[in-house]
Amino acid sequence: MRATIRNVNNISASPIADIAGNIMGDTFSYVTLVGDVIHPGNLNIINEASKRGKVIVGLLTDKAILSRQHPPFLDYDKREIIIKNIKNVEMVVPQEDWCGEDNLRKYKPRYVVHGDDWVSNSMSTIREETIKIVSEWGGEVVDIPYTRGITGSVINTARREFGITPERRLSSLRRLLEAKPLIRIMEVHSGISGLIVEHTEIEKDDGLHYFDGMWSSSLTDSTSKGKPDIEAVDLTTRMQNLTSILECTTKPLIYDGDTGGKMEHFVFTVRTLERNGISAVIIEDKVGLKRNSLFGTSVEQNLAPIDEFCDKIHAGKNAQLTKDFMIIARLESIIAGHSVDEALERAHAYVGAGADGIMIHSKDKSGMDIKEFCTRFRETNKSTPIVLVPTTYNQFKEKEFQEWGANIIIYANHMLRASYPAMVKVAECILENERSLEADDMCMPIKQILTLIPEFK
Ligand code: SPV
Ligand code: MG
Repeated sequence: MRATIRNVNNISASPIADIAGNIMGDTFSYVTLVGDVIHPGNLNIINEASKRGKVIVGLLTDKAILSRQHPPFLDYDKREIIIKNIKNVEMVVPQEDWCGEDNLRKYKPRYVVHGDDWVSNSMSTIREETIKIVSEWGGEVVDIPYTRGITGSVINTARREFGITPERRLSSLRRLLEAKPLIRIMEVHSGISGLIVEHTEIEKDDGLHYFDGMWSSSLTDSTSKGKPDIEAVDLTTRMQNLTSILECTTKPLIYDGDTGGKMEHFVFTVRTLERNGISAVIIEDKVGLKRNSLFGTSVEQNLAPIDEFCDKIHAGKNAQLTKDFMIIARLESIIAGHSVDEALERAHAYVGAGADGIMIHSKDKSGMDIKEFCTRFRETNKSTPIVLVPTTYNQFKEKEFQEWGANIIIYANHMLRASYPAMVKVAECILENERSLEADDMCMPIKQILTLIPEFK
């Protein structure tokens, strides 16, 4: 039987008995919810569903939400408590994907009730799929006129206005790692770059695309302070900079800890970062004067003895107070001209010493050394997160890195590299024309900058 699609306005009476989809004599209406920020639109859908049958809510799991949207503010258990207590909700069941096929087949609802925005937005293919499934038992999809003004972005803004605590931000990276196969991280070096990473998002067919978190880069932190990337900017100075980023963002931040310094100093760094809600530090296994990895072997790059670096990881792990803070070991073997074999040996030793993740770095444009490392590491280690920084081998897309076994992709310097040429262009334009009129088109309008940061209402 083909499913009929009815608009709410056409419905007059609730179906009761003797129709396909009855279970134990009851008619079920199925509603899919995120259930994070409850608004009148949700209640309207539940209400419309309850006019047609007993309401089963398919509550999207954290994993399901993250496949198309921002992470929920509340985790599944808390959302479940709230939804269970809404009037007319008969049952709440976990829904593992946006269609909820397993639940639909299990409960065979007579009605699937949804806001009619999914007729034309990126959910339309999921709607088609749902219609096909429920038609197997004569079920219907009912599109309820969408409650205007309740858009996803309004909900996201509301969510951001809840703010963040250091503890919650700190744990959010581990939460993401559990629920998302690939995490996308962007470099930040100022409050404004933090705001761009916080708010930039685009809608694609498979849902919302956005940055999951931020990278505090030693290269861009140093460069923006007019210093070379040689560990010359101390932790206190970098923390001051980070404070302005943490002030106006909510996403997790990974800190580039360079070599971690002396072991006796690193333990204090761990405490400082953790206290400020930083989720992870990445330290690299180099000794001596640290030079940026992208110089490769054109400068002296000396690797730390394996035992020494393991001791540093171990000391850091002992120093942290929470279970959530992550210490990620960065392998510089390939950067220093050594083999993938050498990098693998170190990677396993660092994991043994307590590292919560591995970052493998290379400046080779082919990416084949990185692919080999990831593939071979995954042969024996399925779970330790792998971090990649594809600055030079950026011909690959995120999906390909995921297939290699990577979990975190860091775009390590792009915000600063983008802003510098733009600023130089404007500076030169003003010098050339001896006025700023010609530079207007290269700058954001004054009206836009005045309202970019909203005042508290
Ligand atoms: C940084 O961003 O400072 C890094 C990554 O450490 S790289 O510059 O590629 O070495
Ligand atoms: Mg660095």
